[in-house]
Amino acid sequence: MSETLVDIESIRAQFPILQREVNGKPLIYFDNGATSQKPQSVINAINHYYEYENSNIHRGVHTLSQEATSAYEEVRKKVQKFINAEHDHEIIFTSGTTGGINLVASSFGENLIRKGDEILITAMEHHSNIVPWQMLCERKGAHLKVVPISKEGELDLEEYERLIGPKTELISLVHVSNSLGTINPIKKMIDIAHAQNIPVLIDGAQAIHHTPVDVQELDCDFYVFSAHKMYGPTGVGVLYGKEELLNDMAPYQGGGDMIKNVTFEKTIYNDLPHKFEAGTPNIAGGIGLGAAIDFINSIGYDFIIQHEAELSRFATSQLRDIKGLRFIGTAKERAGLVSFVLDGIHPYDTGVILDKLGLALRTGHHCTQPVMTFFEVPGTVRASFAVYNTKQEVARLVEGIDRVKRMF
Ligand code: C6P
Repeated sequence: MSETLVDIESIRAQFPILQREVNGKPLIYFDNGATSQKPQSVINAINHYYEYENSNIHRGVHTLSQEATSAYEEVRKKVQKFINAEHDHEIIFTSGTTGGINLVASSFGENLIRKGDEILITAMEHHSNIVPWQMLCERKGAHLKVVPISKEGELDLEEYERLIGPKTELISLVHVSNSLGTINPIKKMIDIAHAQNIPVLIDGAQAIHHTPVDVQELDCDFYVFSAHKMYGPTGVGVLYGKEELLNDMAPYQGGGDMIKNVTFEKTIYNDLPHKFEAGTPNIAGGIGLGAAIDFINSIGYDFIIQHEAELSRFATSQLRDIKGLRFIGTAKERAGLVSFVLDGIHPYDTGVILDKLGLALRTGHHCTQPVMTFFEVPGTVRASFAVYNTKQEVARLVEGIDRVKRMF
Protein backbone atom coordinates (compact mmCIF):
# COMPACT_ATOMS: atom_id res chain seq x y z
CA MET A 1 0.00 0.00 0.00
CA SER A 2 2.70 2.54 1.00
CA GLU A 3 4.71 1.58 -2.11
CA THR A 4 1.67 2.39 -4.27
CA LEU A 5 1.15 5.70 -2.46
CA VAL A 6 4.77 6.72 -3.03
CA ASP A 7 4.49 5.87 -6.73
CA ILE A 8 1.25 7.77 -7.16
CA GLU A 9 2.59 10.83 -5.37
CA SER A 10 5.62 10.94 -7.64
CA ILE A 11 3.38 10.53 -10.68
CA ARG A 12 1.04 13.28 -9.48
CA ALA A 13 3.96 15.61 -8.91
CA GLN A 14 4.65 15.49 -12.66
CA PHE A 15 1.26 17.09 -13.48
CA PRO A 16 1.32 20.82 -12.65
CA ILE A 17 -2.44 21.25 -13.10
CA LEU A 18 -3.15 18.83 -10.25
CA GLN A 19 -1.80 21.46 -7.85
CA ARG A 20 -4.59 23.90 -8.64
CA GLU A 21 -7.87 24.49 -6.89
CA VAL A 22 -11.29 24.71 -8.50
CA ASN A 23 -14.02 26.59 -6.66
CA GLY A 24 -11.79 26.75 -3.59
CA LYS A 25 -11.32 22.95 -3.50
CA PRO A 26 -8.39 20.82 -4.66
CA LEU A 27 -9.02 19.74 -8.25
CA ILE A 28 -10.11 16.13 -8.68
CA TYR A 29 -9.95 15.41 -12.37
CA PHE A 30 -12.07 12.48 -13.51
CA ASP A 31 -12.70 13.63 -17.10
CA ASN A 32 -9.76 11.75 -18.58
CA GLY A 33 -11.91 10.09 -21.24
CA ALA A 34 -12.50 13.53 -22.74
CA THR A 35 -8.85 14.52 -22.44
CA SER A 36 -6.16 13.61 -19.94
CA GLN A 37 -3.93 16.09 -18.15
CA LYS A 38 -0.37 16.61 -19.42
CA PRO A 39 2.83 15.87 -17.49
CA GLN A 40 5.59 18.47 -17.28
CA SER A 41 7.72 16.42 -19.70
CA VAL A 42 5.11 16.83 -22.46
CA ILE A 43 4.74 20.56 -21.75
CA ASN A 44 8.55 20.91 -21.75
CA ALA A 45 8.93 19.05 -25.07
CA ILE A 46 6.44 21.42 -26.74
CA ASN A 47 8.10 24.47 -25.17
CA HIS A 48 11.53 23.24 -26.21
CA TYR A 49 10.43 22.93 -29.82
CA TYR A 50 9.05 26.50 -29.89
CA GLU A 51 11.98 27.95 -27.93
CA TYR A 52 14.85 26.22 -29.76
CA GLU A 53 13.79 24.42 -32.94
CA ASN A 54 10.71 26.16 -34.33
CA SER A 55 10.74 25.91 -38.12
CA ASN A 56 8.89 24.04 -40.82
CA ILE A 57 9.79 20.42 -41.54
CA HIS A 58 10.71 18.41 -44.65
CA ARG A 59 11.52 21.55 -46.64
CA GLY A 60 14.50 23.43 -45.25
CA VAL A 61 18.23 22.83 -45.57
CA HIS A 62 18.93 25.06 -42.60
CA THR A 63 19.79 23.65 -39.18
CA LEU A 64 16.51 24.47 -37.44
CA SER A 65 14.48 22.75 -40.13
CA GLN A 66 16.77 19.72 -40.04
CA GLU A 67 16.49 19.49 -36.26
CA ALA A 68 12.71 19.89 -36.26
CA THR A 69 12.37 17.33 -39.06
CA SER A 70 14.43 14.77 -37.25
CA ALA A 71 12.59 15.38 -33.93
CA TYR A 72 9.23 14.91 -35.70
CA GLU A 73 10.32 11.85 -37.67
CA GLU A 74 11.81 10.27 -34.54
CA VAL A 75 8.30 10.34 -33.09
CA ARG A 76 7.00 8.39 -36.07
CA LYS A 77 9.54 5.66 -35.22
CA LYS A 78 8.56 5.87 -31.57
CA VAL A 79 4.88 5.36 -32.45
CA GLN A 80 5.83 2.45 -34.73
CA LYS A 81 7.58 0.76 -31.81
CA PHE A 82 4.82 1.70 -29.36
CA ILE A 83 2.11 -0.12 -31.35
CA ASN A 84 4.51 -2.61 -32.97
CA ALA A 85 3.79 -1.64 -36.58
CA GLU A 86 5.98 -3.34 -39.15
CA HIS A 87 7.09 -0.12 -40.89
CA ASP A 88 7.37 3.49 -39.75
CA HIS A 89 5.72 4.67 -42.99
CA GLU A 90 2.55 2.88 -41.84
CA ILE A 91 2.21 5.61 -39.19
CA ILE A 92 0.24 8.58 -40.56
CA PHE A 93 -0.02 11.66 -38.37
CA THR A 94 -3.56 13.05 -38.27
CA SER A 95 -5.44 15.65 -36.27
CA GLY A 96 -6.82 12.89 -34.01
CA THR A 97 -9.10 9.85 -33.99
CA THR A 98 -11.83 11.71 -35.85
CA GLY A 99 -9.33 12.83 -38.49
CA GLY A 100 -8.07 9.27 -38.95
CA ILE A 101 -11.52 7.74 -39.40
CA ASN A 102 -12.55 10.45 -41.86
CA LEU A 103 -9.35 9.86 -43.82
CA VAL A 104 -10.09 6.15 -44.15
CA ALA A 105 -13.79 6.72 -44.91
CA SER A 106 -12.96 9.24 -47.62
CA SER A 107 -9.95 7.63 -49.19
CA PHE A 108 -10.22 3.87 -48.63
CA GLY A 109 -14.02 3.87 -48.42
CA GLU A 110 -14.52 6.01 -51.50
CA ASN A 111 -12.69 3.48 -53.64
CA LEU A 112 -14.07 0.35 -52.00
CA ILE A 113 -17.75 0.98 -51.41
CA ARG A 114 -20.34 0.57 -54.16
CA LYS A 115 -24.11 0.90 -54.30
CA GLY A 116 -25.79 -1.79 -52.19
CA ASP A 117 -22.64 -2.62 -50.16
CA GLU A 118 -22.74 -2.83 -46.38
CA ILE A 119 -20.52 -1.29 -43.71
CA LEU A 120 -20.73 -2.86 -40.26
CA ILE A 121 -20.26 -0.92 -37.02
CA THR A 122 -21.56 -1.49 -33.48
CA ALA A 123 -24.25 0.12 -31.34
CA MET A 124 -21.63 1.49 -28.93
CA GLU A 125 -19.65 3.60 -31.39
CA HIS A 126 -18.70 7.20 -30.78
CA HIS A 127 -20.28 9.59 -33.30
CA SER A 128 -16.83 9.81 -34.94
CA ASN A 129 -17.17 6.16 -35.89
CA ILE A 130 -20.77 6.49 -37.08
CA VAL A 131 -21.15 9.71 -39.02
CA PRO A 132 -18.22 9.37 -41.49
CA TRP A 133 -19.58 5.93 -42.50
CA GLN A 134 -23.13 7.28 -42.76
CA MET A 135 -21.87 10.06 -45.02
CA LEU A 136 -20.02 7.51 -47.16
CA CYS A 137 -23.15 5.32 -47.35
CA GLU A 138 -25.20 8.34 -48.43
CA ARG A 139 -22.69 9.20 -51.15
CA LYS A 140 -22.58 5.63 -52.44
CA GLY A 141 -26.07 4.29 -51.82
CA ALA A 142 -24.60 1.75 -49.37
CA HIS A 143 -26.06 0.54 -46.05
CA LEU A 144 -24.87 0.90 -42.48
CA LYS A 145 -25.44 -2.22 -40.35
CA VAL A 146 -25.17 -2.16 -36.57
CA VAL A 147 -24.17 -4.95 -34.15
CA PRO A 148 -26.51 -4.70 -31.14
CA ILE A 149 -25.48 -4.55 -27.47
CA SER A 150 -26.88 -6.28 -24.40
CA LYS A 151 -28.23 -4.52 -21.32
CA GLU A 152 -24.79 -5.03 -19.74
CA GLY A 153 -23.25 -3.11 -22.63
CA GLU A 154 -21.58 -6.08 -24.31
CA LEU A 155 -21.60 -6.86 -28.01
CA ASP A 156 -23.66 -9.76 -29.26
CA LEU A 157 -20.99 -11.79 -31.09
CA GLU A 158 -23.47 -14.25 -32.58
CA GLU A 159 -25.32 -11.33 -34.11
CA TYR A 160 -21.97 -9.93 -35.28
CA GLU A 161 -21.25 -13.11 -37.21
CA ARG A 162 -24.79 -13.22 -38.53
CA LEU A 163 -24.62 -9.62 -39.78
CA ILE A 164 -21.47 -10.29 -41.79
CA GLY A 165 -22.70 -11.20 -45.23
CA PRO A 166 -21.59 -11.26 -48.85
CA LYS A 167 -22.23 -7.50 -49.14
CA THR A 168 -20.16 -6.54 -46.08
CA GLU A 169 -17.15 -4.62 -47.36
CA LEU A 170 -15.81 -2.93 -44.25
CA ILE A 171 -16.06 -3.25 -40.45
CA SER A 172 -15.28 -0.45 -38.02
CA LEU A 173 -15.20 -1.20 -34.28
CA VAL A 174 -14.45 0.59 -31.07
CA HIS A 175 -11.78 -1.08 -28.94
CA VAL A 176 -12.96 0.42 -25.63
CA SER A 177 -16.33 2.17 -25.35
CA ASN A 178 -16.10 5.74 -24.03
CA SER A 179 -19.56 5.76 -22.47
CA LEU A 180 -19.79 2.17 -21.16
CA GLY A 181 -16.16 1.23 -20.55
CA THR A 182 -16.63 -2.11 -22.33
CA ILE A 183 -13.43 -3.67 -23.69
CA ASN A 184 -14.44 -5.43 -26.88
CA PRO A 185 -12.90 -8.77 -27.95
CA ILE A 186 -11.42 -7.13 -31.02
CA LYS A 187 -8.85 -9.83 -31.81
CA LYS A 188 -11.62 -12.41 -32.12
CA MET A 189 -13.78 -9.99 -34.12
CA ILE A 190 -10.92 -9.17 -36.51
CA ASP A 191 -10.26 -12.90 -37.06
CA ILE A 192 -13.95 -13.48 -37.85
CA ALA A 193 -13.93 -10.59 -40.35
CA HIS A 194 -10.69 -11.70 -41.97
CA ALA A 195 -12.07 -15.21 -42.49
CA GLN A 196 -14.37 -13.44 -44.98
CA ASN A 197 -11.59 -11.12 -46.27
CA ILE A 198 -13.21 -8.04 -44.80
CA PRO A 199 -10.92 -5.20 -43.66
CA VAL A 200 -11.31 -3.88 -40.12
CA LEU A 201 -10.68 -0.44 -38.63
CA ILE A 202 -10.28 -0.19 -34.86
CA ASP A 203 -11.11 3.02 -33.01
CA GLY A 204 -8.55 2.95 -30.22
CA ALA A 205 -9.25 6.42 -28.78
CA GLN A 206 -10.14 5.03 -25.34
CA ALA A 207 -7.83 2.02 -25.43
CA ILE A 208 -4.34 3.26 -26.16
CA HIS A 209 -3.75 4.75 -22.70
CA HIS A 210 -5.24 1.76 -20.84
CA THR A 211 -3.73 -1.21 -22.61
CA PRO A 212 -0.74 -2.07 -24.81
CA VAL A 213 -1.64 -2.32 -28.49
CA ASP A 214 0.17 -4.59 -30.94
CA VAL A 215 -1.21 -3.97 -34.40
CA GLN A 216 0.64 -6.91 -35.92
CA GLU A 217 -0.71 -9.32 -33.34
CA LEU A 218 -4.22 -7.88 -33.71
CA ASP A 219 -3.77 -7.97 -37.48
CA CYS A 220 -6.14 -4.98 -37.78
CA ASP A 221 -6.08 -3.16 -41.10
CA PHE A 222 -6.36 0.30 -39.56
CA TYR A 223 -5.99 1.52 -35.96
CA VAL A 224 -6.66 5.13 -34.96
CA PHE A 225 -6.10 7.14 -31.79
CA SER A 226 -5.61 10.67 -30.43
CA ALA A 227 -2.60 11.96 -28.49
CA HIS A 228 -4.63 14.07 -26.09
CA LYS A 229 -6.25 11.14 -24.28
CA MET A 230 -2.84 9.55 -23.63
CA TYR A 231 -1.21 12.47 -21.78
CA GLY A 232 -0.21 14.21 -25.03
CA PRO A 233 -1.38 17.43 -26.71
CA THR A 234 -4.62 18.10 -28.57
CA GLY A 235 -4.79 18.36 -32.35
CA VAL A 236 -2.60 15.38 -33.19
CA GLY A 237 -3.26 11.67 -33.57
CA VAL A 238 -2.26 8.57 -35.44
CA LEU A 239 -3.69 6.47 -38.21
CA TYR A 240 -1.94 3.13 -38.51
CA GLY A 241 -2.67 1.33 -41.77
CA LYS A 242 -1.23 -1.76 -43.39
CA GLU A 243 1.32 -0.75 -46.01
CA GLU A 244 -0.40 -2.48 -48.94
CA LEU A 245 -3.73 -0.83 -48.15
CA LEU A 246 -2.24 2.65 -47.69
CA ASN A 247 -0.28 2.27 -50.93
CA ASP A 248 -3.47 1.54 -52.84
CA MET A 249 -5.39 4.45 -51.33
CA ALA A 250 -5.77 7.82 -53.05
CA PRO A 251 -4.56 10.88 -51.12
CA TYR A 252 -7.14 12.38 -48.79
CA GLN A 253 -6.09 16.01 -49.18
CA GLY A 254 -3.91 17.73 -51.75
CA GLY A 255 -1.23 20.30 -50.97
CA GLY A 256 2.39 20.73 -50.00
CA ASP A 257 4.50 17.79 -48.83
CA MET A 258 2.20 15.13 -50.31
CA ILE A 259 3.67 15.45 -53.81
CA LYS A 260 6.81 14.40 -55.66
CA ASN A 261 6.23 16.52 -58.73
CA VAL A 262 3.52 18.95 -59.82
CA THR A 263 2.72 20.18 -63.31
CA PHE A 264 -0.58 21.62 -64.51
CA GLU A 265 -1.10 18.41 -66.46
CA LYS A 266 -0.37 15.90 -63.73
CA THR A 267 0.82 15.52 -60.15
CA ILE A 268 2.94 12.61 -58.95
CA TYR A 269 2.10 11.88 -55.35
CA ASN A 270 4.67 11.35 -52.63
CA ASP A 271 5.38 7.97 -51.03
CA LEU A 272 4.01 6.87 -47.68
CA PRO A 273 3.56 8.36 -45.18
CA HIS A 274 3.76 11.84 -46.73
CA LYS A 275 1.08 11.05 -49.32
CA PHE A 276 -1.47 11.47 -46.51
CA GLU A 277 0.11 14.44 -44.76
CA ALA A 278 -0.67 17.47 -46.91
CA GLY A 279 0.38 20.88 -45.60
CA THR A 280 2.33 21.92 -42.53
CA PRO A 281 1.45 19.44 -39.79
CA ASN A 282 1.08 19.96 -36.06
CA ILE A 283 4.84 19.74 -35.48
CA ALA A 284 4.81 20.74 -31.81
CA GLY A 285 1.92 18.34 -31.24
CA GLY A 286 3.81 15.46 -32.82
CA ILE A 287 6.82 16.18 -30.62
CA GLY A 288 4.50 16.32 -27.61
CA LEU A 289 3.07 12.93 -28.59
CA GLY A 290 6.60 11.51 -28.50
CA ALA A 291 7.03 12.80 -24.95
CA ALA A 292 3.63 11.31 -23.99
CA ILE A 293 4.78 7.89 -25.20
CA ASP A 294 7.96 8.27 -23.12
CA PHE A 295 5.78 9.12 -20.13
CA ILE A 296 3.60 6.02 -20.56
CA ASN A 297 6.69 3.85 -21.05
CA SER A 298 8.26 5.31 -17.91
CA ILE A 299 5.23 4.18 -15.87
CA GLY A 300 4.65 0.91 -17.73
CA TYR A 301 1.35 -0.68 -18.73
CA ASP A 302 1.53 -3.26 -15.91
CA PHE A 303 1.16 -0.51 -13.36
CA ILE A 304 -1.37 1.47 -15.43
CA ILE A 305 -3.66 -1.54 -15.89
CA GLN A 306 -3.44 -2.65 -12.28
CA HIS A 307 -3.95 0.86 -10.88
CA GLU A 308 -6.89 1.81 -13.09
CA ALA A 309 -8.57 -1.56 -12.48
CA GLU A 310 -8.18 -1.02 -8.75
CA LEU A 311 -9.75 2.46 -8.97
CA SER A 312 -12.58 1.11 -11.09
CA ARG A 313 -13.26 -1.77 -8.65
CA PHE A 314 -13.15 0.58 -5.68
CA ALA A 315 -15.47 3.12 -7.35
CA THR A 316 -17.92 0.39 -8.34
CA SER A 317 -17.98 -1.11 -4.85
CA GLN A 318 -18.52 2.28 -3.19
CA LEU A 319 -21.09 3.65 -5.63
CA ARG A 320 -23.05 0.41 -5.73
CA ASP A 321 -24.34 1.07 -2.19
CA ILE A 322 -25.86 4.43 -3.14
CA LYS A 323 -29.62 4.12 -3.37
CA GLY A 324 -31.07 5.22 -6.69
CA LEU A 325 -27.74 4.96 -8.53
CA ARG A 326 -27.77 2.81 -11.66
CA PHE A 327 -24.65 1.88 -13.56
CA ILE A 328 -24.80 2.18 -17.34
CA GLY A 329 -22.30 -0.35 -18.65
CA THR A 330 -21.63 -3.42 -16.53
CA ALA A 331 -19.70 -5.58 -18.98
CA LYS A 332 -17.36 -8.24 -17.58
CA GLU A 333 -14.35 -6.75 -19.37
CA ARG A 334 -14.20 -3.04 -18.59
CA ALA A 335 -11.61 -0.28 -18.70
CA GLY A 336 -11.09 2.32 -15.96
CA LEU A 337 -14.32 4.24 -16.02
CA VAL A 338 -17.73 4.24 -14.36
CA SER A 339 -20.84 5.64 -15.99
CA PHE A 340 -24.07 6.02 -14.04
CA VAL A 341 -27.40 7.82 -13.57
CA LEU A 342 -29.12 8.95 -10.39
CA ASP A 343 -32.86 8.44 -10.03
CA GLY A 344 -34.76 11.67 -10.68
CA ILE A 345 -31.61 13.84 -11.01
CA HIS A 346 -30.46 15.07 -14.41
CA PRO A 347 -26.78 14.26 -15.11
CA TYR A 348 -26.19 17.93 -15.93
CA ASP A 349 -27.30 19.00 -12.42
CA THR A 350 -25.08 16.35 -10.87
CA GLY A 351 -22.12 17.62 -12.92
CA VAL A 352 -22.68 21.24 -11.86
CA ILE A 353 -22.85 20.39 -8.15
CA LEU A 354 -19.80 18.12 -8.33
CA ASP A 355 -17.90 20.95 -10.03
CA LYS A 356 -18.64 23.19 -7.05
CA LEU A 357 -16.83 20.56 -4.98
CA GLY A 358 -13.78 20.62 -7.27
CA LEU A 359 -14.71 17.39 -9.06
CA ALA A 360 -14.46 17.40 -12.87
CA LEU A 361 -16.65 14.70 -14.43
CA ARG A 362 -18.24 14.50 -17.83
CA THR A 363 -22.01 14.49 -18.03
CA GLY A 364 -24.22 14.05 -21.09
CA HIS A 365 -24.37 11.66 -24.01
CA HIS A 366 -20.58 11.46 -24.49
CA CYS A 367 -21.04 11.67 -28.28
CA THR A 368 -22.75 8.28 -28.18
CA GLN A 369 -26.40 9.24 -28.52
CA PRO A 370 -27.48 5.77 -29.77
CA VAL A 371 -26.11 4.27 -26.52
CA MET A 372 -28.21 6.73 -24.50
CA THR A 373 -31.27 5.91 -26.60
CA PHE A 374 -30.71 2.19 -26.00
CA PHE A 375 -30.50 2.64 -22.22
CA GLU A 376 -33.37 5.18 -22.29
CA VAL A 377 -31.42 7.86 -20.42
CA PRO A 378 -30.78 11.50 -21.42
CA GLY A 379 -27.13 11.07 -20.54
CA THR A 380 -24.90 9.69 -17.82
CA VAL A 381 -22.38 10.92 -15.28
CA ARG A 382 -18.97 9.51 -16.15
CA ALA A 383 -15.82 9.24 -14.06
CA SER A 384 -12.92 8.12 -16.23
CA PHE A 385 -9.67 7.37 -14.46
CA ALA A 386 -6.04 8.08 -15.24
CA VAL A 387 -2.80 6.94 -13.69
CA TYR A 388 -2.65 9.97 -11.35
CA ASN A 389 -6.06 9.39 -9.73
CA THR A 390 -6.31 7.97 -6.22
CA LYS A 391 -8.76 6.04 -4.05
CA GLN A 392 -9.01 9.11 -1.80
CA GLU A 393 -10.31 11.04 -4.80
CA VAL A 394 -12.84 8.31 -5.53
CA ALA A 395 -13.97 8.53 -1.90
CA ARG A 396 -14.49 12.29 -2.43
CA LEU A 397 -16.64 11.50 -5.44
CA VAL A 398 -18.79 9.17 -3.35
CA GLU A 399 -19.24 11.93 -0.73
CA GLY A 400 -20.06 14.34 -3.57
CA ILE A 401 -22.77 12.08 -4.93
CA ASP A 402 -24.20 11.80 -1.45
CA ARG A 403 -24.31 15.60 -1.27
CA VAL A 404 -26.04 15.79 -4.67
CA LYS A 405 -28.67 13.33 -3.48
CA ARG A 406 -29.30 15.27 -0.28
CA MET A 407 -29.75 18.50 -2.25
CA PHE A 408 -32.51 17.00 -4.41
N1 C6P B 1 -14.37 10.89 -26.84
C1 C6P B 1 -15.14 11.55 -24.63
O1 C6P B 1 -15.32 12.37 -23.74
P1 C6P B 1 -11.15 12.98 -30.99
O2 C6P B 1 -12.15 14.02 -30.61
O3 C6P B 1 -10.98 12.88 -32.49
O4 C6P B 1 -9.86 13.09 -30.26
O5 C6P B 1 -11.76 11.57 -30.49
C2 C6P B 1 -13.04 11.17 -30.90
C3 C6P B 1 -13.40 9.87 -30.24
C4 C6P B 1 -13.51 8.74 -31.03
N2 C6P B 1 -13.76 7.54 -30.50
C5 C6P B 1 -13.94 7.38 -29.17
C6 C6P B 1 -14.19 6.01 -28.62
C7 C6P B 1 -13.86 8.48 -28.33
O6 C6P B 1 -14.03 8.32 -27.02
C8 C6P B 1 -13.62 9.76 -28.87
C9 C6P B 1 -13.60 10.98 -28.00
C10 C6P B 1 -14.39 11.98 -25.87
O7 C6P B 1 -15.54 10.40 -24.53
C11 C6P B 1 -14.90 13.25 -26.42
S1 C6P B 1 -16.54 13.11 -27.03
